[in-house]
Amino acid sequence: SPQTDNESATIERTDTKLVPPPMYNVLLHNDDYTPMDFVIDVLQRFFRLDNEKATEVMLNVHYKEVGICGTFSAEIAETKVMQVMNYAKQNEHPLRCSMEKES
Ligand code: TYC
Repeated sequence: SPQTDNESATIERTDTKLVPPPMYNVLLHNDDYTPMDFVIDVLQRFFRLDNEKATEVMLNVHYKEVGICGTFSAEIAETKVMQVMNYAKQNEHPLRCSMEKES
């Protein structure tokens, strides 16, 4: 027999589109004492940049005082900041790392 009601004719589905999480830039700050090679090591070790890109980001921070290492979810960004600050402290460099909400 023909379909009489909309319920049997149509499979209704809940909207499953995901809301994107807030994203955070992880920032590196310039100082007068941390060796350039150490900053390049940090960028390769924790942000997986190749030597060329790590050098570019380091020089950008050196000349402009602050620069973006990468953009991550809150939990990942917090972990990166902690890893960089711990590594700098272990090596007795005053390098600073922070995070800011994107756009
Ligand atoms: N300014 C430092 C120097 O001349 C290098 C440096 C670059 C330090 C980036 C920190 O985030 C930094 N040795």
